[in-house]
Order: sequence, then C-alpha cells, then structure tokens
Amino acid sequence: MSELPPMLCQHTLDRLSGKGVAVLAYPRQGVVPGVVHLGLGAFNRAHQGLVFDTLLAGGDLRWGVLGVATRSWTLADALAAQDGLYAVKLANAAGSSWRVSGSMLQTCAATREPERVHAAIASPATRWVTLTVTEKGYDASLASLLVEGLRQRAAAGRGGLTIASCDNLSHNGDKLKALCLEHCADAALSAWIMRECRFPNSMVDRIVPAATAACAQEAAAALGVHDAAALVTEAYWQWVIEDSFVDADDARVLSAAGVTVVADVSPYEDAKLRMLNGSHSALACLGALMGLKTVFDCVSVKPLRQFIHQLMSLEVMPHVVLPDLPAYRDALIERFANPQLRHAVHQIATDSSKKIGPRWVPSILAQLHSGGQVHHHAFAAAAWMRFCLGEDDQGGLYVINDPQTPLLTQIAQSQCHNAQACVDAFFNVQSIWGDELCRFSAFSNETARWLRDILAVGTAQALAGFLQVHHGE
Ligand code: CS2
Repeated sequence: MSELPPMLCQHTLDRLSGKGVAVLAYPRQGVVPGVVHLGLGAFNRAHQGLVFDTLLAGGDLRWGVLGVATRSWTLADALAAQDGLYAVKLANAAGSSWRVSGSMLQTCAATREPERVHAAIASPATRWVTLTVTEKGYDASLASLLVEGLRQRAAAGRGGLTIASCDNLSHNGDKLKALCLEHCADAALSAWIMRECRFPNSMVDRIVPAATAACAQEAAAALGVHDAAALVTEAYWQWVIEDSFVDADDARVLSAAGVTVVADVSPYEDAKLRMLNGSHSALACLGALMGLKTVFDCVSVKPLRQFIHQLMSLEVMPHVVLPDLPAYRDALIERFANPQLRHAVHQIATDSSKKIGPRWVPSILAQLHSGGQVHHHAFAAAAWMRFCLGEDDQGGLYVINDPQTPLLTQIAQSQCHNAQACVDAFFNVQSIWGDELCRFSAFSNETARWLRDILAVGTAQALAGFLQVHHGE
C-alpha cells in the first residue's frame, strides 16, 4: 500500500522548496489578523485570499484573515489542521503554476462558535470584513452575526470597519448595508454603522471550479503533500471595488496589489453578470441537455460557441458600457475554453432560479424596450425550462439543485405536453423573472417556439435550426 503524503502545514512547507511552487515569502508570526472573512468557499480562497497573500508578501502585515465557515465546519477544521495553508494551481492553455497562500491565519465556524466571530469583528486589529456567502442573497442569520459583532465593536469604543461583500450580486455592498440596518433594532447602533462603516460595492471575477478529489490528487503529485483544500483556477482574476473605505489609504494599497478601485462599479458589474455569467448559465443548460460535462466541452462544440458569441454581441453588448466590449467578449470565450479547468455545467446550473434573473432579465428587458431582438435569450430560457425536466436529451437523469426545485419540476413535468402553457407558467414565477417580462407576449411566444423544437428534436438539432435562422456574426 502506498503511503499517504504528509499534510500541508507550517512544518511541511519546507518540503515544497525546489518544486517550483510559489510559497509565502513572509514570516507568519508577524501577520496581524486584520480581516474577518465570512464564507470559506473555493471562490474566496482562490480570489481575495490570494490578494491578501500578495499584500502580505509585499510587507503589509495587516491582511491576515480569520476565515469563518458559515455552513458546515468540515472545511474550517480541515484548514485549521493545515495551519490555514492551501495550494492553488493557476492554469491556462499556456501552462500552470502552483502557489501556496498563507493569508488564512485561523478558521472557525459561525454556527459552532458565534462568540468568536463577534469578538473578531470587535477586535482592535480588525479593519475589514469580507464576505463570499451566497449568490442567492443574504439571510437573517448572517445579518445577526455581523450586527452583533458591530454592536460589541461600537460598545468598546472602536472605529468602524470596511465591510466588503464579494458575492456575485449586483450592488452587493448596498444590499449588505441595507440588510444590516434592517436587522439592527437599536437606532444608536444604526447611526454608528452608517457613520463609521463603509460597504463598498464590488465586482469579483475568477473562474474557480469546485474543489474535487482530483484537485487534492494533483496537489499531492505536484507538491508531495496532502492538501484537503487544494484548488485549480485560471490565471486571470479581477476585483473592481468602489472607492469607499474607512481608511482612505486602502485605495492606494489595494491598487498596488492589482485591484481596480473606481468611483462606480456598476458598468463592470453589468458587463460581468450579463456577459460572463449570462453566457455561463446559457451554456450550462444547453450543455447539460446535450450530455456535455464541462464548460470546456461546451465551447469545443462550434454551434454552442457561436451561440454565446451571438448572444453577447447582439443582445447584451448594446446595453453595457465598458470600453472595448468585443475584446472583453472574445477574452471570455477564451477563458471558457481553458483546457485545464474542469468547470462542471451542473455546478453552474445549480441555483439557476436565483441566477438567471440578474444574468438574463436586464438584457432581455433592455432589448425589448429598445425594439431589439431577444431570440438568443428566448432560446436559452427554453433550454432552462427543458432542463427543469431533470432528464437530458439522451434520457440521462440528473438532480436539479435549486431552492425552487419542487415548483420547477412540477411546472416542467405537468406542462411539457403544451409548450406555450409551460412557458407561461414559468414566466409567471416572478421571483425569477420579475413582474415585467410576462407582459411581453412576443418573448414568451418565441420561447415556446424553441421549447417545442427542443422537446421534439433535441437540443443539438434545435440549436442547429436556430442558428440557420439567426446567424448574426
Ligand atoms: C458561475 C460563476 O457557477 C456559476 O454560476 O457562472 O461562479 C463564475 O464562474 C464566476 O462568477 C466567475 O467570476
């Protein structure tokens, strides 16, 4: 039996020397826990975790992190056993490299040790709170956790915090601030939060597939140590944050680490959510129906690649305002085609009922209001509705992982003999589509047309038919 490699931790770090791994080049004893991060998911570890690691490596020791798990504590404990260290493989077509991050100093679990989180938020060393909790929106338990920490901080007479949501939501900082204030029963504390704290909006971007056993195996082979939290991600990353910090100098500090600090993040948010995430959700539904496993598999199929190219060019780009959108679009498609990322279509299709509203609806409405075409979004919407049957074109069954699964499967299954009725029932779910879209019968008629085709001839053939009619490149 082959022996398991030793675990990645402070004592085994020196085993990595000579292996071409970028290992933290700073003594961790000196690092100050200046950040409380809520949400220990893969995205945070591969994104903000590495930015803080870069800041630490530059000699600014204020960016050590207490990582707080907000749901299960398995990962918090696994990371604690590794002294907070984890390895990230940065990979694209040109090659790859490994990096070990040292920014996570300690971890804990909010549901098991809430007092520890409150105390950390109130601690004099803490300057920032960051969050990657959910794309589904924030809940009351999160608000109570934060507000109680802030209450203790204010009571101790300490200064306010920069509280940065890094969730993939538009106006994420504004939403978080509104939630905290809504859950704060004490008027004096509300006034303190408004006066002393800042909630910058931000746009975060890096494609980070969920960690799998294969990541840990790759890490073991490359590094010679076992890392239960290892990840594979792309080399690209972007963090655009609103210039609204308790310590104004943080704008300079973050910019030097590669973060983009701007007065208004909305153009970046709109472009990213509607182009990257909008295409992702479309590919995820179409690809899952076609039996494809990953985004890479999807964009290797020419009609799918053409479909998202047209979707972005014709229906999204007219309403977003970043400079050089064609280059942004082409770079996105290149990122999707990263052969080293195994980004599962079913991971992206997870929680679609929460995602397609912000990703598709603004483009659809903007097109409808300006008399533009919405064919591609109608086709994507039809594919999602067909996806809700829980069975791909080859008869393969899958689980629909979504907070609204019972409703979605009920609509899909009870109405699939009548595409128009099915589409109308779906568009009536206002928690997904809002209350405006169902008034545009042309959009629902077109969606029904494509749903009928997908049900009759399968996704690949329906898509081929679609592209014969609509080839707008
Ligand atoms: C993806 C995103 O899972 C999903 O829904 O669309 O996680 C995407 O990879 C990131 O937003 C990229 O920054």
